[in-house]
Amino acid sequence: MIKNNEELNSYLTNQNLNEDLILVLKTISDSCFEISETIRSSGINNLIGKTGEINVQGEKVEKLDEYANNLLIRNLSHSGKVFLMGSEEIESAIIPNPNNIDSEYVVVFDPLDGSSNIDVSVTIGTIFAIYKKINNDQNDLENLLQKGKNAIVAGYTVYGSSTVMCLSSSVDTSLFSFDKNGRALRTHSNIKHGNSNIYSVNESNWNNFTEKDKSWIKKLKSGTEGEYTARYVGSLVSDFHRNLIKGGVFAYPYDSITGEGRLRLIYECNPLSFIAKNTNGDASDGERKILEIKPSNLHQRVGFYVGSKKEMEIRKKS
Ligand code: AHM
Ligand code: MG
Repeated sequence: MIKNNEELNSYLTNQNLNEDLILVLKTISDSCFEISETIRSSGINNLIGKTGEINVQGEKVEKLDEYANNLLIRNLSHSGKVFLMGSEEIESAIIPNPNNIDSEYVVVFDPLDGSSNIDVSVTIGTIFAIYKKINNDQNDLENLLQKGKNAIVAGYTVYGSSTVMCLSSSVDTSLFSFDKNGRALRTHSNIKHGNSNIYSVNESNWNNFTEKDKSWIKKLKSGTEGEYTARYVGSLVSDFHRNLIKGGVFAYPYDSITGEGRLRLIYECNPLSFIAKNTNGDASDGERKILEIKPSNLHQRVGFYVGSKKEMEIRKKS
């Protein structure tokens, strides 16, 4: 049952989004509010800790990962407007049940990003993007393996000291806070990337950085490009949210020894790169624009640099 969410509804209607897409977005908003409420009381409801399962990423599944994943799949299926889903937690494509073969939209999500922070009550979040299906075959992975530039709307919700949802399209990027009844109220509109000098990098990986990245980070530290400060939550969605509002860059480069990336193209990098683009920021894997990469598989990992153009330019010259 979708909440009576007048402000969100009128915002989405004014964006000229179609009714079905509006219903998908309201379903995501309601789901995020429910996840937020559950997280707040997770300690007293035995929802902290691992399930004992290992997910497709080879990582131990947290109880809250499983809860958020199941909730999103169930609610989006029941919206009747989702054709196909992809989740960071699930190996294959997710066909809604009941099966909504006639619906238009493909939704991809990381149900709970930053899971390593759950046990210590540090900010985590949900990341998502919405595409149109490209054919009517729910078994055709091409519907999910779309370039990020094809997204229609992307967003995230951070469960931090307050719960904030970001919705972004090529027309507008806005932030919403939830009231106690789960109504999403708009607090900021037409957001653009801030100008502060922040870099967010896990420097414990230093020995595996390329010479180019070492030289870039040394430049940011040296003060020759302005005074920089380091901020790293270890939860991508929180690091991105802070940098979007304040400014700066987040980087998780390819490992120069194994050649592997850490972050997932479809569930993490594409949605956030789409938001970065809509807010005057930029995103690359170090060489290519993230939004131009054709995913080769559902769980492809890439190097990821996202944030203000200023730091991206400094890296190019490093
Ligand atoms: P998750 O989706 O399983 O939580 O993993 C992704 C997280 C990102 O939120 C974060 O930026 C990164 O992993 C942190 O990795 P590290 O602990 O290596 O710094
Ligand atoms: Mg994640």
